[in-house]
Amino acid sequence: MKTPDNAFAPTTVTIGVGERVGWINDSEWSHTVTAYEDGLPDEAAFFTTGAYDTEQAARDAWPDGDLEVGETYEHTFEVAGEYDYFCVPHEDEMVGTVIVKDE
Ligand SMILES: [Cu+2]
Repeated sequence: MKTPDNAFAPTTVTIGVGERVGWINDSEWSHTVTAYEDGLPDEAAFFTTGAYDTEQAARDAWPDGDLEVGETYEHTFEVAGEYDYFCVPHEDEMVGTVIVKDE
């Protein structure tokens, strides 16, 4: 199924600790996958396309750090909890959540 151009699909995914999520950009535009630093479980690592250390760095660097059309980004989630993330240039439309269950 073709996803809408400015959306994460599905918006919410649920996985287990130590599992990996992959995002593929099958739209016609560049996007980022960038964690909200205040939307991470305690002890969880920050993550973003472009491999910046902070949310602000990812915001400041854009359009560097983009996930280009056809590219894939993967992140492994080692800490249980809820992770909120967004796309830097489309934050109004593109937000998502990864729920990591410890069982
Ligand atoms: Cu986007």
